[in-house]
Amino acid sequence: MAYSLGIDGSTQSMSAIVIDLDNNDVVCECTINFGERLPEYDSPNGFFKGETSSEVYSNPLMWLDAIDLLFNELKDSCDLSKVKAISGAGQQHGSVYLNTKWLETIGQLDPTESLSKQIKPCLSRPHSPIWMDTSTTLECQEIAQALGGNEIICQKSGSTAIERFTGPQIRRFYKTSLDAYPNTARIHLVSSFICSILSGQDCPIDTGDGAGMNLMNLKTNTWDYDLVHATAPNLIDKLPFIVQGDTVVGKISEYFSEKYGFSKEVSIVVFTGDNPSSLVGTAASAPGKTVISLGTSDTFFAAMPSTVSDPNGYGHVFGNPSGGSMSLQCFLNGSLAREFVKDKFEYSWDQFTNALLETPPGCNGNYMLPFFSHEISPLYDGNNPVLKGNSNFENWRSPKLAIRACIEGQFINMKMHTEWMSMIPEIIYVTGGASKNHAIIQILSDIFQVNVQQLEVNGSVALGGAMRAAQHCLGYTLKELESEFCNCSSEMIQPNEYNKEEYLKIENEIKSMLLTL
Ligand code: XUL
Repeated sequence: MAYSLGIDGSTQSMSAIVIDLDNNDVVCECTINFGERLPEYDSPNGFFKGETSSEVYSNPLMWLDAIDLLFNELKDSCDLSKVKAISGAGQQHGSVYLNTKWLETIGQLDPTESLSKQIKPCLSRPHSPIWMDTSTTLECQEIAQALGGNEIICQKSGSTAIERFTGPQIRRFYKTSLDAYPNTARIHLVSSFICSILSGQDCPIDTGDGAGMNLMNLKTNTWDYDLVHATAPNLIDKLPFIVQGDTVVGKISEYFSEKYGFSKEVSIVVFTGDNPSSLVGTAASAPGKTVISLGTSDTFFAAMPSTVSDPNGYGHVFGNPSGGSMSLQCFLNGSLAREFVKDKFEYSWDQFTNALLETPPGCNGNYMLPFFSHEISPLYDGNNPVLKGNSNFENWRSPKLAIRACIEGQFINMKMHTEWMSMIPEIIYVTGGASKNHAIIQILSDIFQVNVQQLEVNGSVALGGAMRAAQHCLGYTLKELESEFCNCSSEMIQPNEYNKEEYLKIENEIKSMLLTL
């Protein structure tokens, strides 16, 4: 019997999935919600704000306590001695700062003590800035200036200097903590930190997560000398190695085999970022398949046929754990924008859906840039959606038109701002709350003129970890794993060709509205 285990260290919880590769079954899934299970860390949603509201941190000791709780639950739910391989992922961009004690301690963790107690003395910075932190605008500017402009950073690293990315975060730490920075021997990402804990050794970072740091050169897949130099002094000595996503880093540590009943022979595959792992867990590792997650923010990601970066600087390129690169584009005005329009007219979701069904594609010549709050694709620092059409529409007196114009505006903006990826999707997989709404998805399909299918995979990040572990340690092909574990709804939503011209016409309207921002 061979089980494979995948871990997801996300913002709000630490989760795991165990899959049985003989019976193609999910054996168990466990989640430790930080806020509920570890209230002593005062982080109801897994993070807390710093002195200014732009600083957002998590306590790495909370993650460690969650790992102990998680493995305790797993041990009670399934026979961990059958696990043969482990991999996983962490929320991207977050960083953990460790002193020289780390390098001694990590190899000799005592199973009779907790992880957090043993690792606490190894932290050179008590808290980890995470991806929600936007406090590094100045540092981004400084790095861009040192490199000769954001275009160069984007060409080298796949993204312009971005506040939440690890490089600018490290620079801010160096500037504000003159004692603690020199005392830092190692800076890990959340993914490489968890991987190190599991394998009892200081682990590398994979290209998938490494690309989210503004420090890795996408062409060489190694640290970029200029970027590292512009970020902080002596940084190169503090960074782990970078490896490809198929690297087996070693065996599970004694801490876990003794404490939780794993065999000593369990192999561990390098961890990656949550988005790259989700690419695997949604069966979208090969170019041609695109995933759109319609959640709080809408996210569009896909394996890239060739590595290019966004000339406008809004999108990101990360490593694809299966080789090559993946793109990721985030639209902040996702569900919140949809909800705003619904609530403005005190509509229910059923009325919202009916409004979409009762209005024609093209919305009778009424168009909206649905930016109700700060947007990053494209950059917009306001909270006023732009409306263009008849006076009833422009004055918010036409609920049905406003609802359709919002959805059409969201997806046309999404189409326009993902064209830089130069790929023609064969299929779009949708996931997230709004993906369940057929009327919304039909509009998506019509605008992109691509077949759309709903994903039925929950927890694609952890599943991606379990699949990568099975692929690289146990000889399964990704194709086999995808067909057994990544389920889609049987219904395929097909584009209506008659709407193609109408939507191309609106694209031009939206383009000219964007120029007025
Ligand atoms: C991606 C990003 C988030 C985090 C947390 O750039 O910031 O998706 O990975 O999930």
